[in-house]
Amino acid sequence: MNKRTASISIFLAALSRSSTTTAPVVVLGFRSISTTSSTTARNFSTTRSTTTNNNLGGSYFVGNNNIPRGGGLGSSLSSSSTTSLNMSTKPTVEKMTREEKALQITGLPIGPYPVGVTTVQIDGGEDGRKDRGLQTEIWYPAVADDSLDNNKPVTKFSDYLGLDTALDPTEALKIANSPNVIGGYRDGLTVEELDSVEESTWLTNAIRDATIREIIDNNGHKWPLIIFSHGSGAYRISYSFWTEFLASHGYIVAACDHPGSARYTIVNGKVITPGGKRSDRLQMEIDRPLDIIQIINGIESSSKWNSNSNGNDNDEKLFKNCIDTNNVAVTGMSFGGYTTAEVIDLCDKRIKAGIMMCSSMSMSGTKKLHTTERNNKSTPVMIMIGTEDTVLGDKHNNSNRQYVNNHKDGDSYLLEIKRGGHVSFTSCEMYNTEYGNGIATSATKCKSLSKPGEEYNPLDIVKQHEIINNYGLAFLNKYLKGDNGNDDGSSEYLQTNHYSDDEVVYQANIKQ
Ligand SMILES: *[C@@H]1O[C@H](CO)[C@@H](O)[C@H](O)[C@H]1NC(C)=O
Ligand SMILES: *[C@@H]1O[C@H](CO)[C@@H](O)[C@H](O)[C@H]1NC(C)=O
Ligand SMILES: *[C@@H]1O[C@H](CO)[C@@H](O)[C@H](O)[C@H]1NC(C)=O
Ligand SMILES: CC(=O)N[C@H]1CO[C@H](CO)[C@@H](O)[C@@H]1O
Repeated sequence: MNKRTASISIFLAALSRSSTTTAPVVVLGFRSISTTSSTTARNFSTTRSTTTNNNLGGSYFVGNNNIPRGGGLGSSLSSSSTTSLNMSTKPTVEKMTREEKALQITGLPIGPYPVGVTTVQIDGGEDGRKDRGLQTEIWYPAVADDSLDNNKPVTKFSDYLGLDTALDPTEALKIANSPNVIGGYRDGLTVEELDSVEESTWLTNAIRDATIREIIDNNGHKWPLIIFSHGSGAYRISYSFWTEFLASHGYIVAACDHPGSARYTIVNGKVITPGGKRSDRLQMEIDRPLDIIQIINGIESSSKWNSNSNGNDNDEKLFKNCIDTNNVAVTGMSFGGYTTAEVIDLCDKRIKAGIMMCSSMSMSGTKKLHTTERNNKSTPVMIMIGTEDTVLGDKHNNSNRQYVNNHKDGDSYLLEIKRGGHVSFTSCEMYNTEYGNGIATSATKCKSLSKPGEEYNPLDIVKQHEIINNYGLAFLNKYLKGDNGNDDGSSEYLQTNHYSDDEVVYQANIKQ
């Protein structure tokens, strides 16, 4: 463990692929640097391993019994009991076990794999997007010897910011702490608080730059890829209840910031906050779907990298041969739900499924994605909404239903959390337990949509995350891992509502 300073060189390597001129360039930042704490910089060439010397198995599909579906059958939901810890008496983050954290985040145990996480910048290629750099978080299944059980430190909040890639890390941290960025989640909230082992409410089990776990089965499987798109003015890591959870179940999950649409991101060493032309709504509608394609292309080229192609001993090896970029799902929240719908409409053959959370698809000025006018009515989709979502309002939440009803040629699902709102589909309770719009411990913070003028008491956010993750995981397992009759019970799970009808509306339109 070294005490590190922030005066570290900015980029270790900028690797361009000469074999394919259109392939995006992945710029690798030197991560795991913080101005205040001790960290270990990892050396992938020494830690990379394909070991089997652990008891977690490496199968693509763990069996039925290994997928915990949570306890959510009916009646327990109708009580007002909460599974959230009392923040004033809960143990400090440092003292919580991995399982305690997982339960506190999603109400579900962590999946069979420890989770690694890394930050890269994926740039556009020769497709007119050369200037579009995307700071991207990638969560992935890691080998057990890099897990928490071996006392590897979990990722601190500031590590996600990628401050070490900033030209001026001190200034970048100052901007991150401003009232529009991290301070915008709760008055007075700072990065330092989220980093503090005594005070932090930020929960994660992800290990920075842990060694990726390769699949050890005989069927030639690689991990399927999931791309996540954040909401407007949001931030790529504020959805870790979903992104980290999916990685623990055997997926590579990549989430970029959309520059101009994200509240904060760092590209080529410079902090970008909203403003200017790239933040015009119409421009964001154009940029965001292309960002998603850029990420898929970027990961596709990196997963084909050969460890001996050049002298760099970095992330090019991390994902080598581990990702199936022909088996991709797209998912996103709010404007990210619009983005997901638009990407599905591009009919990219690599994309096999989509999950849209409180999607703003009908707020778009350019397309009517929720109507029958869209191109693609066949890619399997799951639509999730909070009934009380006052950001979408009646008109736009209803268009999410229309999308499902108009999806004539493929499987579609609707999941609606009755006492949920717009922010139900985020991890914002980790910033602020009284965030509002679906996250609150009392009614006073949540305005009702179904009863205008009134307030509602949202379902405990941990329970909401459990519901979202149970259905979301089953859906992804069915459509991304369900090949060759491979089934872990997800198909059956998807057929019915497993929660009280008082709390959850669920509709499955399965075509075959
Ligand atoms: C990483 O490990 C390899 C193999 O042991 C070694 O040759 C190389 O110098 C190390 N690189 C760094 C940056 O420590
Ligand atoms: C949390 O714990 C504190 C201290 O014991 C107590 O005063 C408070 O009422 C508790 N809050 C809830 C919501 O239970
Ligand atoms: C919809 O997109 C999928 C890829 O996600 C593609 O296989 C399918 O052909 C598309 N549907 C239409 C009607 O083009
Ligand atoms: C998901 C959804 O449609 N939720 C509410 C949105 O508004 C309609 C009325 O237009 C309500 O019936 C829905 O419950």
